[in-house]
Amino acid sequence: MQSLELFEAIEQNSCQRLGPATMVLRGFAVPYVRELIPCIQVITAISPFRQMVTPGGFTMSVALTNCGALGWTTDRRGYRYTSIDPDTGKPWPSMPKVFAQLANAAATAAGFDNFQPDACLVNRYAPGARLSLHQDKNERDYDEPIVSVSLGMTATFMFGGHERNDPTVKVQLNHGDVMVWGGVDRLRYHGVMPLKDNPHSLLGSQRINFTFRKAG
Ligand code: MD6
Ligand code: FE
Repeated sequence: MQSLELFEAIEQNSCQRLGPATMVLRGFAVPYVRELIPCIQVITAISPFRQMVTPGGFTMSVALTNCGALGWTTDRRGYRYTSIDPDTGKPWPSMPKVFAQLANAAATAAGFDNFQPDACLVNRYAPGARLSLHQDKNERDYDEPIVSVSLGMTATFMFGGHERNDPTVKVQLNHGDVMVWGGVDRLRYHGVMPLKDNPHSLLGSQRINFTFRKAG
């Protein structure tokens, strides 16, 4: 192995602590990717990606859908979880077993046992799409962690503090990386910088993110 390859191989399986209860598990989802990608087609055939409107009246640049018993939505009336997709009038597609297995394994690796998500938000970023700083606070139980899986193009994630104006650290999230956070970090502000167009070999000019939660 060349030294650069060796470095990448180590990098694939490293983990990085971003906070007292926040870990980035580098490459943790790589062994699951072949099974995950076809699931995206299955989910979006039932509940297509759509650009939702925030309570403030802005159309999000990120396109969203969900799978699992509950799905996160936003419109002019606010943010909430629903069991029915408001666009189709039907339940969200069920969560593929491999999704729940990956989320549970990643949570365990990061020190959160018994994570059983009931919601998986699926985000699609085209070049230029971004997510402004926000807190995740529509879930019932803040003791449960969040597991976030990145696929496709690399994004720059911003990780802040408990106040909107706290300084942020930037971290690159690559194809296959899984971020797990919870505990004292659960309500920290975070966001995603505008996505740069460096096409990915499997997914092309997009980034897909799965965010697993126990919402209900
Ligand atoms: C994203 N993620 O990575 C957006 N929220 O595309 C999130 O907003 C997020 O990655 C809470 C926990 C982890 C996350
Ligand atoms: Fe978030």
